[in-house]
Amino acid sequence: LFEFGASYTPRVSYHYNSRVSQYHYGVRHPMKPFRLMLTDHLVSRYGLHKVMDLYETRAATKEEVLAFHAQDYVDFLSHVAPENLNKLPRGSLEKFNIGDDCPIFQGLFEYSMLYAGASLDASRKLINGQSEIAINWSGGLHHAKKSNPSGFCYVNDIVLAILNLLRYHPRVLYIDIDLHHGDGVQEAFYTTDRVFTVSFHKYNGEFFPGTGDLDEIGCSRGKHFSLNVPLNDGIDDDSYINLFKSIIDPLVTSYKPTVIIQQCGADSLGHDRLGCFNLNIRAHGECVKFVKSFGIPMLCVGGGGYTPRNVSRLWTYETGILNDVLLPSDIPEDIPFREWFGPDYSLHPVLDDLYENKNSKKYLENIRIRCLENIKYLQG
Ligand code: TV1
Ligand code: CA
Ligand code: ZN
Repeated sequence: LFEFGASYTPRVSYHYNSRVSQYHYGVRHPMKPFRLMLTDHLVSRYGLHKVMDLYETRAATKEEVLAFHAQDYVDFLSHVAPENLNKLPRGSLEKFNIGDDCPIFQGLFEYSMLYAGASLDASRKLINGQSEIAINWSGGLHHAKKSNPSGFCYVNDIVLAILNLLRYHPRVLYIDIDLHHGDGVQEAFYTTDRVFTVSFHKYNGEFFPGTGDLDEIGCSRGKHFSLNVPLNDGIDDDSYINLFKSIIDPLVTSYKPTVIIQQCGADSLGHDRLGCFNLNIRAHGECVKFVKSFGIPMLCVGGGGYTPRNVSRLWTYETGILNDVLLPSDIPEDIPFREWFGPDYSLHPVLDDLYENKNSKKYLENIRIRCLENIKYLQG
C-alpha cells in the first residue's frame, strides 16, 4: 500500500452489516445486494479494514425511520411478506407502488432497516467528531419517498441521515453521481436553504425517474438550492470530470457546507447493466477525491450499480481514495469469488468506448453556464 502524498489523512469509519448482502429482490431483478459482500471481501483483502474504524451496524428503529416516512407506509413495510400478500387490505399494493421495480421479498423490512441504520450510524460518527469521513456502501437509496418505495428503494437512508445531520449542521451539501436523478432527496429538501442538492444524471424526460431537468431549482426558501445536471448517453471521463469540478468547486466555495454527503452510485460506470455512460473507475473516483479535497466532513454512500464485479471494484477503489491509500491494480489472490474479476483480474478494467458520446462540447458548455448562473444566486 502506498500513500498518496500531500492531501490530509482523515479519520475514516466504515459502516456495514454483512446480513444486508443476503437479501434477494428476485432472480431477474438487477439490484443484487450480493455486490456488497463482494465489495467487503475486496476492501478487506486489500487491507483497508486495518486503516479504518469498522462498525457493525444495527438496524434502524421504526421511530428513527418515522422522522421522514409516513406511519402507514412504515406499518405496511413492517408487516408485509411474500406469504401474506393475499391477506393485505384491498388496493394496498397499488397504493404503495409495489411491483417489478419494488417487489415484496423475504426480509424486505430488515434489509431496509439495516441499510438505513448504517447511514444513521455514519451520520452520528460525523456529528460527534469521531469520524471525518464515514462510509456506507449499502446505503444511497435516493428514490424512496415519504409514503412509497420507488426505483428499488424502500427507505430513504440519505434523507434520514441528512435530517439527523441538520440537528447540528447549519448547511448540508448533497452530491449525487448515480446515473439516475436523486429525486427522493431533492423532493424532501426542495423548500429549504439548509440543504443544497445537486445530481448529475441521464435525462431525456423519459429515463427513470423522469425528473431532473435544469429548470428544477427548488422553491420558496429553497429556490436556487437544488441543482440538476442533465446528461445524454455516452459521457466520457474528461467531459464528466471537467463538468463536475467546474460546478462543485464554486458551489462549495459559495454555499460553504459544514458537511457533505456524496451518493456514489456505480451505474454511471461504462458497461453497467442498466447504464449508458462511459465512465472508468478512475474518473468516478476522481469525483470522490475532489470532494474529499475540500477537507469538509463527508458521508459517502453507495446507490445503484448493476454489474456487481465493477460495483465492488469501484467502491473498493473509492474506499482507498478516502483513506489516502493507492491500491495495486492486481486483484488480491485467494479472495472468495476471485473468478468474478477475470479475465483481467485488475481493479481497473477498461470500461470506456462502449457508447457513442451524445454530449457535444456545445451542449456541455451550455449546461455548465446555466449551472454556474444558478450558483451565482447563492452569494446574493
Ligand atoms: C424485475 C426484473 C425488475 C427485471 C427492473 C430498469 C426489473 C428493471 C428488471 C429496471 C429491469 C428500471 C423503470 C418502468 C418505471 C420503471 C438504487 C414503469 C432491465 C438507485 C431504478 C431504476 C434505479 C428503475 C435505482 C427503472 C438507482 N430500470 N429489469 N427498472 N416504468 N424503472 O424504468 O437510482 O440506481 O431492467
Ligand atoms: Ca445522479
Ligand atoms: Zn441509479
